[in-house]
Amino acid sequence: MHSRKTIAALAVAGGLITPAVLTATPAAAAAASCRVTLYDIDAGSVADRDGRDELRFRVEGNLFPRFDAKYYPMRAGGDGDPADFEHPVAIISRHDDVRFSLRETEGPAWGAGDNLGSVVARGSTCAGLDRNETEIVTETLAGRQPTRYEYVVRIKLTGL
Ligand SMILES: [Ca+2]
Ligand SMILES: [Ca+2]
Repeated sequence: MHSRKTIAALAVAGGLITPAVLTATPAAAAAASCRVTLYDIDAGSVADRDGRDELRFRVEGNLFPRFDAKYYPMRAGGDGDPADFEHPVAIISRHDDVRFSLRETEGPAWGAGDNLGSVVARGSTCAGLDRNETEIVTETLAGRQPTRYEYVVRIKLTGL
Protein backbone atom coordinates (compact mmCIF):
# COMPACT_ATOMS: atom_id res chain seq x y z
CA MET A 1 0.00 0.00 0.00
CA HIS A 2 1.22 3.41 -0.89
CA SER A 3 -0.12 6.07 1.29
CA ARG A 4 -0.32 9.44 -0.23
CA LYS A 5 2.27 11.77 1.21
CA THR A 6 1.07 15.06 2.39
CA ILE A 7 3.23 18.07 2.20
CA ALA A 8 3.53 19.76 5.46
CA ALA A 9 2.10 23.23 5.35
CA LEU A 10 5.06 24.37 7.31
CA ALA A 11 7.29 23.59 4.37
CA VAL A 12 5.95 26.59 2.56
CA ALA A 13 5.62 28.76 5.60
CA GLY A 14 9.04 30.18 4.87
CA GLY A 15 7.45 32.12 2.06
CA LEU A 16 4.84 33.60 4.28
CA ILE A 17 4.38 37.25 3.56
CA THR A 18 3.86 39.53 6.48
CA PRO A 19 0.68 41.44 5.84
CA ALA A 20 1.18 45.15 5.46
CA VAL A 21 0.08 47.04 8.48
CA LEU A 22 -1.40 50.41 7.90
CA THR A 23 -0.65 52.37 10.99
CA ALA A 24 -2.98 55.22 11.66
CA THR A 25 -0.92 58.30 12.42
CA PRO A 26 -2.27 61.57 13.72
CA ALA A 27 -2.38 64.34 11.15
CA ALA A 28 1.05 65.96 10.99
CA ALA A 29 1.18 69.45 12.40
CA ALA A 30 2.15 72.12 9.89
CA ALA A 31 5.13 74.26 10.80
CA ALA A 32 4.29 77.78 11.93
CA SER A 33 7.87 78.92 11.32
CA CYS A 34 11.21 77.45 10.32
CA ARG A 35 14.77 77.48 11.53
CA VAL A 36 17.22 77.96 8.68
CA THR A 37 20.80 76.82 9.18
CA LEU A 38 23.89 76.36 7.08
CA TYR A 39 24.25 72.70 6.16
CA ASP A 40 27.37 72.49 4.00
CA ILE A 41 29.69 74.48 1.78
CA ASP A 42 32.06 73.02 -0.80
CA ALA A 43 34.59 75.06 -2.75
CA GLY A 44 35.08 74.13 -6.39
CA SER A 45 37.38 77.06 -7.07
CA VAL A 46 37.95 80.20 -5.06
CA ALA A 47 37.71 83.90 -5.92
CA ASP A 48 40.76 85.43 -4.28
CA ARG A 49 43.89 85.81 -6.44
CA ASP A 50 46.06 84.30 -3.72
CA GLY A 51 44.10 81.03 -3.89
CA ARG A 52 42.52 81.30 -0.46
CA ASP A 53 39.18 82.96 0.23
CA GLU A 54 38.42 84.50 3.61
CA LEU A 55 34.73 83.75 3.91
CA ARG A 56 31.80 84.86 5.99
CA PHE A 57 28.06 84.47 5.66
CA ARG A 58 25.83 87.49 6.11
CA VAL A 59 22.39 86.57 7.40
CA GLU A 60 19.89 89.26 8.40
CA GLY A 61 22.73 91.74 8.84
CA ASN A 62 24.81 89.41 11.02
CA LEU A 63 28.18 88.13 9.88
CA PHE A 64 29.23 84.52 10.60
CA PRO A 65 31.67 83.55 11.99
CA ARG A 66 31.15 86.36 14.44
CA PHE A 67 32.76 85.70 17.83
CA ASP A 68 35.72 83.34 17.73
CA ALA A 69 36.92 84.18 14.22
CA LYS A 70 36.62 86.95 11.63
CA TYR A 71 36.39 84.56 8.68
CA TYR A 72 36.76 80.94 7.64
CA PRO A 73 39.47 80.30 5.03
CA MET A 74 38.79 77.98 2.09
CA ARG A 75 40.85 76.81 -0.85
CA ALA A 76 39.80 74.99 -4.02
CA GLY A 77 38.32 71.62 -3.14
CA GLY A 78 37.71 72.62 0.47
CA ASP A 79 34.74 71.45 2.53
CA GLY A 80 33.29 73.72 5.20
CA ASP A 81 30.84 72.81 7.94
CA PRO A 82 28.35 74.86 9.99
CA ALA A 83 30.71 74.95 12.97
CA ASP A 84 33.43 76.53 10.82
CA PHE A 85 31.13 79.53 10.40
CA GLU A 86 29.87 79.44 14.00
CA HIS A 87 26.49 78.08 12.95
CA PRO A 88 24.74 80.72 10.82
CA VAL A 89 21.03 80.67 11.65
CA ALA A 90 17.79 82.54 11.07
CA ILE A 91 14.15 81.97 11.97
CA ILE A 92 11.57 82.68 9.28
CA SER A 93 7.80 82.61 9.19
CA ARG A 94 5.80 80.96 6.42
CA HIS A 95 5.70 84.36 4.69
CA ASP A 96 9.35 85.47 4.95
CA ASP A 97 12.41 84.69 2.87
CA VAL A 98 15.94 84.83 4.25
CA ARG A 99 19.14 85.21 2.31
CA PHE A 100 22.43 83.50 3.20
CA SER A 101 24.94 85.73 1.43
CA LEU A 102 28.47 84.38 1.00
CA ARG A 103 31.09 87.12 1.43
CA GLU A 104 34.76 87.21 0.54
CA THR A 105 36.50 89.54 2.96
CA GLU A 106 39.75 91.45 3.18
CA GLY A 107 41.88 92.45 6.12
CA PRO A 108 42.55 94.23 8.25
CA ALA A 109 38.88 95.03 8.79
CA TRP A 110 37.44 91.60 7.79
CA GLY A 111 34.02 93.17 7.35
CA ALA A 112 31.18 92.31 5.00
CA GLY A 113 33.53 92.10 2.00
CA ASP A 114 32.31 91.26 -1.50
CA ASN A 115 29.17 89.29 -2.25
CA LEU A 116 29.88 85.97 -4.00
CA GLY A 117 26.18 85.14 -4.25
CA SER A 118 23.49 83.87 -1.95
CA VAL A 119 21.16 81.02 -1.15
CA VAL A 120 17.58 81.93 -0.30
CA ALA A 121 15.31 80.03 2.07
CA ARG A 122 11.72 80.78 1.11
CA GLY A 123 8.68 81.12 3.32
CA SER A 124 6.74 79.12 0.75
CA THR A 125 9.12 76.21 1.33
CA CYS A 126 8.68 76.59 5.07
CA ALA A 127 4.91 76.56 4.61
CA GLY A 128 5.15 73.13 3.02
CA LEU A 129 6.91 71.59 6.01
CA ASP A 130 5.50 69.85 9.05
CA ARG A 131 7.06 70.31 12.45
CA ASN A 132 10.50 68.70 12.62
CA GLU A 133 10.40 68.03 8.90
CA THR A 134 13.49 69.26 7.06
CA GLU A 135 14.34 70.35 3.56
CA ILE A 136 17.77 71.14 2.17
CA VAL A 137 18.17 73.86 -0.44
CA THR A 138 21.25 73.62 -2.65
CA GLU A 139 22.64 76.49 -4.70
CA THR A 140 25.75 76.82 -6.83
CA LEU A 141 27.30 80.26 -6.41
CA ALA A 142 29.58 81.12 -9.29
CA GLY A 143 31.20 84.18 -10.78
CA ARG A 144 34.42 85.49 -12.23
CA GLN A 145 35.41 88.45 -10.08
CA PRO A 146 38.18 88.79 -9.18
CA THR A 147 38.89 85.27 -10.50
CA ARG A 148 36.57 82.48 -11.58
CA TYR A 149 35.00 80.87 -8.52
CA GLU A 150 32.39 78.28 -7.71
CA TYR A 151 30.88 77.24 -4.39
CA VAL A 152 28.10 74.79 -3.66
CA VAL A 153 26.18 75.93 -0.59
CA ARG A 154 23.46 73.95 1.17
CA ILE A 155 21.12 75.36 3.78
CA LYS A 156 18.56 73.44 5.80
CA LEU A 157 15.03 74.42 6.78
CA THR A 158 13.52 72.73 9.82
CA GLY A 159 9.83 73.12 10.58
CA LEU A 160 9.08 74.53 14.05
CA1 LIG B 1 42.95 85.42 0.39
CA1 LIG C 1 40.14 87.78 0.77
